[in-house]
Amino acid sequence: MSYLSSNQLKQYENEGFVSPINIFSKEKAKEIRDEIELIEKKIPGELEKSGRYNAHLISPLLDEVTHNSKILDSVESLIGKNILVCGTTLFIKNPNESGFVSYHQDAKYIGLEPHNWVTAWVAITDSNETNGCMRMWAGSHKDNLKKHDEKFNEGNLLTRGQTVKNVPKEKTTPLILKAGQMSLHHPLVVHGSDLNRSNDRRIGFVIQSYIGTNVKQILGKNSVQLARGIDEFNYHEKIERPISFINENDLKLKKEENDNLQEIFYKGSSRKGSY
Ligand SMILES: O=C(O)CCC(=O)C(=O)O
Repeated sequence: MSYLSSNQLKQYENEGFVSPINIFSKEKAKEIRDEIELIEKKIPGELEKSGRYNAHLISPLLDEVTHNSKILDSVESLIGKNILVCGTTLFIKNPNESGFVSYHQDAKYIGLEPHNWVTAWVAITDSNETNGCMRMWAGSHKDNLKKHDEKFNEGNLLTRGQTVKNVPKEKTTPLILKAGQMSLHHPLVVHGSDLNRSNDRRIGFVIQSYIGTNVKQILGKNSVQLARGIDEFNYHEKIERPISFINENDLKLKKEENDNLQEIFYKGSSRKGSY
């Protein structure tokens, strides 16, 4: 059963994103924020740079979000009933730091083909224009891949500073979310985000991405978890879900997965980066 209304499905088709979608309460979001901050406290640096990827492998609570049935019901109506989790990213913007995300298309650097996949951006804190919410160029997913420059600007949260030129920023749509809501966006929609100008952190937990079982990783190696249905293609290695909070084996697995991701993200780049 779809969790998305017919209007929301139309929005995704016409604009390349759908938002806001209610997933869990703000109390649950606070519990998740506390778990993220506990990891940061217990293992300083673990969620920074390339460590911000795949935190769901060391946290049962983030794993639970990744396999949330409301999220999966929404995703199913966009990519079909056989769904894999191919990775997650924590997009954290602290107050008084220069973090922003240049305008880009995810499909440009993630290596997932065909584009039968979707990204879920789950708000762990409120996300709004003051603290640098995502902004979407509606309808841009209807074009093909656009040229991206590599800008490596300080503060850019993207690995290579991939940037689409001439985005009409005044026409982009801010995705304003309350903690516990999510947005879904298409692999080809152009999007980015500005600085956090508030006094608190802006935290997005992003399932990047949910892929159909027919999707290959053409730039390297990506392990996956089966989220729903059956995998009749078996293109990817499967990994287990965590059963306890930060254990040694899961930390090792997260590190291996993130090293593989580095290879993918920097393929064809003029630079090797540290995240
Ligand atoms: O969190 C942000 O500001 C940007 C996230 C993003 O680019 C993405 O989820 O694809």
